[in-house]
Amino acid sequence: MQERLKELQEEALQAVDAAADLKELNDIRVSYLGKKGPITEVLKGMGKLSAEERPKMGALANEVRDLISAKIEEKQQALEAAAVEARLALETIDVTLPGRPVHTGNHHPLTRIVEEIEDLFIGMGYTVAEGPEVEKDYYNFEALNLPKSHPARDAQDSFYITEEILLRTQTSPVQARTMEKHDGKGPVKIICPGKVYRRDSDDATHSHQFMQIEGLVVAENIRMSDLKGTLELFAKKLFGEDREIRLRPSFFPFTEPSVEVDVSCFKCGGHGCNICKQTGWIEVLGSGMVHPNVLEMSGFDSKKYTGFAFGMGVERIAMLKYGIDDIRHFYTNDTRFLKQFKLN
Ligand code: 2NL
Repeated sequence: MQERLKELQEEALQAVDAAADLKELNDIRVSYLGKKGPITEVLKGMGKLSAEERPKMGALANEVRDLISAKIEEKQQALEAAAVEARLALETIDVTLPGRPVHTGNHHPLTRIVEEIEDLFIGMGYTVAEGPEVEKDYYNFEALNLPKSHPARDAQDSFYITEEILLRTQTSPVQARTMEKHDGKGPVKIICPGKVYRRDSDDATHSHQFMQIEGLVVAENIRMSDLKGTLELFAKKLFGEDREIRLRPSFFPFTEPSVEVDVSCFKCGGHGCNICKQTGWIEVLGSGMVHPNVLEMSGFDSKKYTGFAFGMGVERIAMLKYGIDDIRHFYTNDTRFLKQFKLN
Protein backbone atom coordinates (compact mmCIF):
# COMPACT_ATOMS: atom_id res chain seq x y z
CA MET A 1 0.00 0.00 0.00
CA GLN A 2 2.83 2.30 0.84
CA GLU A 3 4.38 1.58 -2.54
CA ARG A 4 1.13 2.18 -4.34
CA LEU A 5 0.87 5.59 -2.62
CA LYS A 6 4.47 6.50 -3.57
CA GLU A 7 3.75 5.38 -7.13
CA LEU A 8 0.63 7.57 -7.25
CA GLN A 9 2.61 10.48 -5.85
CA GLU A 10 5.29 10.13 -8.55
CA GLU A 11 2.69 9.76 -11.27
CA ALA A 12 0.67 12.75 -10.08
CA LEU A 13 3.68 15.03 -9.69
CA GLN A 14 4.85 14.19 -13.22
CA ALA A 15 1.39 14.87 -14.60
CA VAL A 16 1.26 18.23 -12.78
CA ASP A 17 4.67 19.14 -14.17
CA ALA A 18 3.54 18.27 -17.68
CA ALA A 19 0.23 20.16 -17.49
CA ALA A 20 0.17 22.73 -20.27
CA ASP A 21 -2.83 24.80 -19.19
CA LEU A 22 -5.28 25.44 -16.37
CA LYS A 23 -7.90 23.07 -17.78
CA GLU A 24 -5.47 20.18 -17.90
CA LEU A 25 -4.33 20.99 -14.35
CA ASN A 26 -7.91 20.97 -13.11
CA ASP A 27 -8.49 17.56 -14.77
CA ILE A 28 -5.45 16.27 -12.88
CA ARG A 29 -6.78 17.66 -9.62
CA VAL A 30 -10.13 15.95 -10.12
CA SER A 31 -8.64 12.60 -11.18
CA TYR A 32 -6.09 12.28 -8.33
CA LEU A 33 -7.72 14.09 -5.42
CA GLY A 34 -11.41 13.62 -6.23
CA LYS A 35 -13.78 11.31 -4.35
CA LYS A 36 -13.42 8.65 -7.04
CA GLY A 37 -9.67 9.15 -7.35
CA PRO A 38 -6.95 6.50 -6.71
CA ILE A 39 -5.94 7.87 -3.30
CA THR A 40 -9.46 7.49 -2.03
CA GLU A 41 -9.41 3.99 -3.51
CA VAL A 42 -6.21 3.17 -1.60
CA LEU A 43 -7.65 4.51 1.66
CA LYS A 44 -10.70 2.30 1.25
CA GLY A 45 -8.36 -0.69 1.56
CA MET A 46 -7.15 0.50 5.01
CA GLY A 47 -9.67 -1.73 6.75
CA LYS A 48 -7.47 -4.71 5.95
CA LEU A 49 -4.50 -3.21 7.79
CA SER A 50 -3.46 -3.88 11.37
CA ALA A 51 -4.37 -1.29 14.02
CA GLU A 52 -0.73 -0.45 14.23
CA GLU A 53 -0.24 0.22 10.55
CA ARG A 54 -3.46 2.02 9.97
CA PRO A 55 -2.52 5.46 11.43
CA LYS A 56 0.84 5.35 9.66
CA MET A 57 -0.80 4.62 6.36
CA GLY A 58 -3.41 7.30 7.05
CA ALA A 59 -0.68 9.83 7.77
CA LEU A 60 1.23 8.84 4.63
CA ALA A 61 -1.92 9.10 2.50
CA ASN A 62 -2.54 12.61 3.86
CA GLU A 63 1.05 13.55 3.22
CA VAL A 64 0.79 12.40 -0.40
CA ARG A 65 -2.51 14.21 -0.85
CA ASP A 66 -1.11 17.45 0.64
CA LEU A 67 2.02 17.24 -1.48
CA ILE A 68 0.04 16.75 -4.69
CA SER A 69 -2.34 19.50 -3.67
CA ALA A 70 0.55 21.91 -2.96
CA LYS A 71 2.19 21.09 -6.31
CA ILE A 72 -1.08 21.70 -8.10
CA GLU A 73 -1.45 25.07 -6.32
CA GLU A 74 2.11 26.03 -7.25
CA LYS A 75 1.61 25.00 -10.88
CA GLN A 76 -1.69 26.87 -11.03
CA GLN A 77 -0.01 30.10 -9.95
CA ALA A 78 2.76 29.57 -12.50
CA LEU A 79 0.25 28.93 -15.29
CA GLU A 80 -1.85 31.98 -14.31
CA ALA A 81 1.23 34.20 -14.25
CA ALA A 82 2.30 32.85 -17.65
CA ALA A 83 -1.16 33.58 -19.03
CA VAL A 84 -0.94 37.21 -17.86
CA GLU A 85 2.54 37.53 -19.37
CA ALA A 86 1.38 36.09 -22.67
CA ARG A 87 -1.58 38.45 -22.79
CA LEU A 88 0.60 41.48 -21.96
CA ALA A 89 3.02 40.48 -24.71
CA LEU A 90 0.12 40.17 -27.15
CA GLU A 91 -1.28 43.58 -26.22
CA THR A 92 1.98 45.49 -26.32
CA ILE A 93 1.45 48.98 -27.75
CA ASP A 94 4.18 50.33 -29.99
CA VAL A 95 4.19 53.97 -28.96
CA THR A 96 6.60 54.80 -31.77
CA LEU A 97 4.03 53.98 -34.49
CA PRO A 98 2.82 57.08 -36.37
CA GLY A 99 -0.68 58.18 -35.25
CA ARG A 100 -3.78 58.01 -37.42
CA PRO A 101 -4.24 61.23 -39.41
CA VAL A 102 -6.76 63.67 -37.88
CA HIS A 103 -9.00 65.19 -40.51
CA THR A 104 -9.23 68.93 -40.01
CA GLY A 105 -11.40 71.34 -41.90
CA ASN A 106 -10.48 74.79 -43.11
CA HIS A 107 -12.05 78.18 -43.45
CA HIS A 108 -14.19 78.88 -46.50
CA PRO A 109 -12.38 81.07 -49.06
CA LEU A 110 -14.94 83.85 -48.52
CA THR A 111 -14.32 83.72 -44.76
CA ARG A 112 -10.61 84.03 -45.42
CA ILE A 113 -11.06 87.15 -47.54
CA VAL A 114 -13.49 88.71 -45.05
CA GLU A 115 -11.12 88.09 -42.13
CA GLU A 116 -8.12 89.40 -44.02
CA ILE A 117 -9.98 92.62 -44.81
CA GLU A 118 -11.34 92.91 -41.26
CA ASP A 119 -7.80 92.53 -39.87
CA LEU A 120 -6.49 95.34 -42.06
CA PHE A 121 -9.24 97.77 -41.06
CA ILE A 122 -9.25 96.80 -37.38
CA GLY A 123 -5.54 97.66 -37.49
CA MET A 124 -6.52 101.15 -38.69
CA GLY A 125 -8.95 101.66 -35.80
CA TYR A 126 -12.21 100.53 -37.42
CA THR A 127 -14.76 98.34 -35.67
CA VAL A 128 -16.75 95.54 -37.33
CA ALA A 129 -20.51 96.20 -37.40
CA GLU A 130 -23.25 93.73 -38.29
CA GLY A 131 -26.99 93.99 -38.78
CA PRO A 132 -30.12 92.15 -39.93
CA GLU A 133 -30.40 90.44 -43.33
CA VAL A 134 -34.18 90.96 -43.24
CA GLU A 135 -34.28 94.74 -43.41
CA LYS A 136 -36.64 97.69 -43.62
CA ASP A 137 -37.03 99.42 -46.97
CA TYR A 138 -36.15 102.62 -45.09
CA TYR A 139 -32.62 101.52 -44.07
CA ASN A 140 -31.90 99.58 -47.26
CA PHE A 141 -32.99 102.35 -49.67
CA GLU A 142 -34.53 105.55 -48.30
CA ALA A 143 -31.83 106.39 -45.76
CA LEU A 144 -29.28 105.92 -48.55
CA ASN A 145 -30.80 108.57 -50.78
CA LEU A 146 -32.81 106.06 -52.81
CA PRO A 147 -36.43 107.21 -52.48
CA LYS A 148 -39.25 104.91 -53.67
CA SER A 149 -39.31 106.41 -57.17
CA HIS A 150 -35.54 106.26 -57.70
CA PRO A 151 -34.54 104.46 -60.93
CA ALA A 152 -31.37 103.02 -59.30
CA ARG A 153 -33.63 100.73 -57.23
CA ASP A 154 -34.12 98.69 -60.41
CA ALA A 155 -30.51 97.49 -60.38
CA GLN A 156 -31.01 96.22 -56.86
CA ASP A 157 -34.35 94.48 -57.24
CA SER A 158 -34.90 92.60 -54.02
CA PHE A 159 -36.83 89.75 -52.45
CA TYR A 160 -39.70 91.45 -50.64
CA ILE A 161 -41.28 90.07 -47.48
CA THR A 162 -43.87 92.88 -47.41
CA GLU A 163 -44.07 96.31 -49.07
CA GLU A 164 -41.75 97.70 -46.39
CA ILE A 165 -39.60 94.68 -45.45
CA LEU A 166 -37.09 92.95 -47.72
CA LEU A 167 -33.87 90.95 -47.83
CA ARG A 168 -31.16 93.60 -47.81
CA THR A 169 -29.51 94.24 -51.19
CA GLN A 170 -26.37 95.75 -49.69
CA THR A 171 -24.75 96.06 -46.24
CA SER A 172 -25.21 99.86 -46.27
CA PRO A 173 -28.29 99.64 -44.00
CA VAL A 174 -25.93 98.50 -41.22
CA GLN A 175 -23.99 101.72 -41.75
CA ALA A 176 -27.15 103.83 -41.76
CA ARG A 177 -28.25 102.18 -38.49
CA THR A 178 -24.81 102.73 -36.94
CA MET A 179 -24.75 106.43 -37.92
CA GLU A 180 -28.23 106.88 -36.46
CA LYS A 181 -27.03 105.43 -33.13
CA HIS A 182 -24.17 107.95 -32.99
CA ASP A 183 -26.72 110.79 -32.44
CA GLY A 184 -24.95 113.14 -34.82
CA LYS A 185 -21.57 112.78 -33.11
CA GLY A 186 -18.47 111.52 -34.93
CA PRO A 187 -16.21 109.85 -35.53
CA VAL A 188 -17.77 106.75 -37.10
CA LYS A 189 -15.25 104.23 -38.40
CA ILE A 190 -16.82 100.92 -39.30
CA ILE A 191 -16.52 98.00 -41.64
CA CYS A 192 -19.64 95.95 -42.43
CA PRO A 193 -19.32 92.46 -43.85
CA GLY A 194 -22.33 90.25 -44.54
CA LYS A 195 -24.67 88.39 -46.86
CA VAL A 196 -26.83 90.35 -49.28
CA TYR A 197 -29.58 89.32 -51.73
CA ARG A 198 -30.63 90.45 -55.19
CA ARG A 199 -33.27 89.17 -57.60
CA ASP A 200 -30.81 87.94 -60.20
CA SER A 201 -30.48 84.82 -62.34
CA ASP A 202 -27.50 82.74 -61.22
CA ASP A 203 -24.67 82.26 -63.70
CA ALA A 204 -20.85 82.17 -63.62
CA THR A 205 -20.61 85.78 -62.38
CA HIS A 206 -24.03 86.41 -60.76
CA SER A 207 -25.64 85.00 -57.66
CA HIS A 208 -28.94 85.87 -55.96
CA GLN A 209 -27.05 85.74 -52.67
CA PHE A 210 -23.50 87.00 -52.22
CA MET A 211 -21.26 88.76 -49.70
CA GLN A 212 -20.37 92.40 -49.41
CA ILE A 213 -18.00 94.39 -47.32
CA GLU A 214 -18.66 98.06 -46.93
CA GLY A 215 -16.67 100.62 -45.02
CA LEU A 216 -17.64 104.03 -43.66
CA VAL A 217 -15.75 106.88 -42.04
CA VAL A 218 -17.61 109.98 -40.83
CA ALA A 219 -15.71 112.70 -38.96
CA GLU A 220 -14.71 116.34 -39.28
CA ASN A 221 -12.42 117.19 -42.21
CA ILE A 222 -12.57 113.82 -43.96
CA ARG A 223 -11.42 114.38 -47.54
CA MET A 224 -11.11 112.47 -50.79
CA SER A 225 -7.39 112.04 -50.05
CA ASP A 226 -8.32 110.00 -46.94
CA LEU A 227 -10.40 107.73 -49.14
CA LYS A 228 -7.56 107.38 -51.64
CA GLY A 229 -4.87 106.63 -49.02
CA THR A 230 -7.08 104.08 -47.25
CA LEU A 231 -8.00 102.22 -50.42
CA GLU A 232 -4.40 102.20 -51.63
CA LEU A 233 -3.41 100.42 -48.40
CA PHE A 234 -6.26 98.00 -48.94
CA ALA A 235 -5.12 97.20 -52.50
CA LYS A 236 -1.53 96.61 -51.40
CA LYS A 237 -2.57 94.37 -48.50
CA LEU A 238 -4.80 92.18 -50.63
CA PHE A 239 -3.03 92.13 -53.97
CA GLY A 240 0.61 92.90 -53.17
CA GLU A 241 2.95 95.70 -52.07
CA ASP A 242 3.63 96.83 -55.65
CA ARG A 243 0.00 97.56 -56.46
CA GLU A 244 -1.25 101.04 -57.38
CA ILE A 245 -4.82 102.27 -57.55
CA ARG A 246 -6.69 104.43 -60.05
CA LEU A 247 -9.95 106.31 -59.41
CA ARG A 248 -12.49 106.74 -62.21
CA PRO A 249 -15.57 108.98 -61.94
CA SER A 250 -18.78 107.04 -61.40
CA PHE A 251 -22.22 107.36 -59.85
CA PHE A 252 -23.83 105.98 -56.70
CA PRO A 253 -26.95 107.56 -55.20
CA PHE A 254 -25.38 107.56 -51.70
CA THR A 255 -22.04 109.21 -52.56
CA GLU A 256 -21.03 112.44 -54.26
CA PRO A 257 -18.57 112.47 -55.89
CA SER A 258 -18.46 108.74 -56.61
CA VAL A 259 -15.58 106.71 -58.00
CA GLU A 260 -14.80 103.22 -59.25
CA VAL A 261 -11.50 101.98 -57.88
CA ASP A 262 -9.15 99.95 -60.07
CA VAL A 263 -6.04 98.09 -58.91
CA SER A 264 -3.01 97.69 -61.18
CA CYS A 265 -3.03 94.11 -62.47
CA PHE A 266 -1.33 91.71 -60.05
CA LYS A 267 -0.57 89.26 -62.84
CA CYS A 268 1.12 91.47 -65.44
CA GLY A 269 1.93 94.46 -63.24
CA GLY A 270 0.03 96.77 -65.59
CA HIS A 271 1.39 95.78 -69.01
CA GLY A 272 -1.81 94.06 -70.13
CA CYS A 273 -2.80 90.39 -69.97
CA ASN A 274 -5.83 88.10 -70.06
CA ILE A 275 -6.75 88.82 -66.40
CA CYS A 276 -6.96 92.61 -66.88
CA LYS A 277 -8.32 92.29 -70.43
CA GLN A 278 -5.19 94.05 -71.75
CA THR A 279 -5.96 97.26 -69.81
CA GLY A 280 -3.43 96.81 -66.97
CA TRP A 281 -6.20 97.61 -64.45
CA ILE A 282 -8.76 95.55 -62.55
CA GLU A 283 -11.94 97.06 -61.07
CA VAL A 284 -12.25 96.01 -57.43
CA LEU A 285 -14.68 98.33 -55.65
CA GLY A 286 -16.93 101.36 -55.63
CA SER A 287 -16.48 104.35 -53.37
CA GLY A 288 -17.13 108.04 -52.80
CA MET A 289 -17.71 110.88 -50.39
CA VAL A 290 -20.90 110.27 -48.37
CA HIS A 291 -23.79 112.23 -49.88
CA PRO A 292 -24.93 115.13 -47.63
CA ASN A 293 -28.51 113.80 -47.78
CA VAL A 294 -27.32 110.48 -46.33
CA LEU A 295 -25.47 112.24 -43.49
CA GLU A 296 -28.47 114.44 -42.70
CA MET A 297 -30.99 111.57 -42.77
CA SER A 298 -28.87 109.69 -40.22
CA GLY A 299 -28.61 112.70 -37.93
CA PHE A 300 -25.27 114.25 -38.91
CA ASP A 301 -24.79 117.94 -39.68
CA SER A 302 -23.36 117.83 -43.22
CA LYS A 303 -21.81 121.29 -42.77
CA LYS A 304 -19.71 120.00 -39.89
CA TYR A 305 -19.17 116.38 -40.89
CA THR A 306 -17.93 114.72 -44.05
CA GLY A 307 -17.13 111.11 -44.76
CA PHE A 308 -16.15 108.51 -47.27
CA ALA A 309 -17.61 105.10 -47.93
CA PHE A 310 -16.77 102.13 -50.09
CA GLY A 311 -18.26 98.78 -50.96
CA MET A 312 -17.06 95.63 -52.61
CA GLY A 313 -18.31 92.18 -53.54
CA VAL A 314 -16.34 89.58 -51.57
CA GLU A 315 -16.81 86.85 -54.21
CA ARG A 316 -15.33 89.08 -56.89
CA ILE A 317 -12.25 89.79 -54.75
CA ALA A 318 -11.83 86.07 -53.97
CA MET A 319 -12.27 85.10 -57.64
CA LEU A 320 -9.58 87.57 -58.68
CA LYS A 321 -7.20 86.71 -55.89
CA TYR A 322 -7.48 82.93 -56.16
CA GLY A 323 -8.21 82.65 -59.90
CA ILE A 324 -11.72 81.16 -59.50
CA ASP A 325 -13.78 81.14 -62.70
CA ASP A 326 -17.32 80.52 -61.46
CA ILE A 327 -19.10 82.19 -58.52
CA ARG A 328 -21.22 79.05 -57.98
CA HIS A 329 -18.16 77.19 -56.65
CA PHE A 330 -18.54 79.18 -53.41
CA TYR A 331 -21.97 77.73 -52.67
CA THR A 332 -21.97 74.16 -54.00
CA ASN A 333 -19.71 72.90 -51.20
CA ASP A 334 -17.63 70.52 -53.31
CA THR A 335 -14.86 69.56 -50.90
CA ARG A 336 -12.39 69.23 -53.80
CA PHE A 337 -12.84 72.98 -54.28
CA LEU A 338 -12.93 73.92 -50.60
CA LYS A 339 -9.86 71.86 -49.61
CA GLN A 340 -7.67 73.97 -51.86
CA PHE A 341 -7.94 76.84 -49.40
CA LYS A 342 -6.40 74.96 -46.52
CA LEU A 343 -3.49 76.85 -45.01
CA ASN A 344 -0.24 74.96 -44.18
C1 2NL B 1 -20.12 98.58 -54.86
C2 2NL B 1 -20.18 99.97 -54.40
C3 2NL B 1 -20.54 101.31 -52.49
C4 2NL B 1 -21.09 102.62 -50.59
C5 2NL B 1 -21.07 101.41 -51.24
C6 2NL B 1 -22.15 103.73 -48.68
C7 2NL B 1 -22.77 103.54 -47.48
C8 2NL B 1 -23.25 104.64 -46.80
C9 2NL B 1 -23.09 105.88 -47.29
C10 2NL B 1 -22.45 106.03 -48.50
CL1 2NL B 1 -24.06 104.42 -45.33
N1 2NL B 1 -22.00 104.96 -49.16
N2 2NL B 1 -21.69 102.66 -49.34
C11 2NL B 1 -20.56 103.74 -51.19
C12 2NL B 1 -20.02 103.62 -52.45
C13 2NL B 1 -20.00 102.40 -53.11
O1 2NL B 1 -20.54 100.05 -53.06
O2 2NL B 1 -19.77 98.33 -55.97
N3 2NL B 1 -20.45 97.62 -54.02
C14 2NL B 1 -20.41 96.27 -54.35
